[in-house]
Amino acid sequence: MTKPVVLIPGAIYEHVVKRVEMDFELMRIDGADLNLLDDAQKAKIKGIASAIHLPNEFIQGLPSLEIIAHFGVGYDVIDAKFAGEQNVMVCNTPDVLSEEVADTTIGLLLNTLRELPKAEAYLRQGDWVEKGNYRLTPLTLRKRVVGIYGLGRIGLEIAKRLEGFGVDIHYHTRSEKPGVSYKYHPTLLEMVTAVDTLISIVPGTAATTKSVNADILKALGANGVFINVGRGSVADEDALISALENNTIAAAGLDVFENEPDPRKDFLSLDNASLLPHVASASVHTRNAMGDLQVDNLVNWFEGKSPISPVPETAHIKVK
Ligand code: NAP
Ligand code: 8YV
Repeated sequence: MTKPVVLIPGAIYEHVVKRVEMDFELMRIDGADLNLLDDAQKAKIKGIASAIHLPNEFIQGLPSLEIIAHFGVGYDVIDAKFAGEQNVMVCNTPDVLSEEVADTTIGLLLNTLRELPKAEAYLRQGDWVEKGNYRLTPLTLRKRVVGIYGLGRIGLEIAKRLEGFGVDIHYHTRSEKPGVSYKYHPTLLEMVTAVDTLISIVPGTAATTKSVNADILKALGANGVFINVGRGSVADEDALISALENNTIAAAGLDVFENEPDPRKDFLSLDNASLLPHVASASVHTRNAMGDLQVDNLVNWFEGKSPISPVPETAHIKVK
């Protein structure tokens, strides 16, 4: 029996390539660019396994395309509504990364407050012996009130971990979550007025774009700390840089940026920002689980079964 052709456009985690090769006929090109394919190749492609932005014209230009399996829970790089209108299924990789991302979020929060990367650098460069003890950190997690922006799969894991730290927990989402004891706020502004620590773990959508803006940062206050592990697009980076430079807020911990992998240079010179290169899910354990889920979605689909994790915009599409 001939195997379905699955295209991998652009770079992807090697584990995914190996899994696709086992079950499908693999086709690879350097990026999501129709000019890299001839008409015969375009007609053969039934599935895509990707981790990059797929322009709508790319999806539309593949006449036999049935399913896109994305590597990552956030799928803001694909217009899933458009794909659904073309009868193309889109899947993502939820749940399997939630705990890892929540663990990293706590690490980033502590790094930001307690300056742990700077303290380690101090030791490594010989300053401990030369200059004495590292300074007492002005910021601490003690007595903080934390507001989680987005209490979904990952937000809930972050909240669970924060419970162990004995801090007050608030949240903002569009709808109040049943059975949750944390304090709900119907608006982001109301929440940041009530808390001093804002953790953003919402998806990158039109509604969340630049929603952490100058007004929100001002309301967070001079003792305020902003942690972003959701998407870079959620922060208004001009407003954020200015708030950090002028001490409108005290500090920020950022794993995501508007321009990745080349964030604004202003961030690099800010002493009150703790920066990570989008590593919240980046362990071998979790990336393997994400890759397996990505490919298992394709396997299910081409065996005529429902995919495991369709995105809501295409969940209605029936397997062929
Ligand atoms: P999820 O389960 O879908 O949760 C998303 C949460 O955001 C929900 O509670 C949702 O509640 C809320 N939300 C969505 N739009 C909102 C809006 N406009 N205003 C207020 N709240 C809103 O997703 P997840 O699995 O937790 O993942 C969340 C995001 O984390 C991903 O989309 C991705 O961007 C990011 N992420 C980053 C990394 C990293 O490496 N840094 C790793 C994994 C995920 P309502 O629908 O009630 O509003
Ligand atoms: C990945 C992520 O680093 O799942 C997400 O939404 O942001 C991360 O887990 C990214 O998707 C890998 O391409």
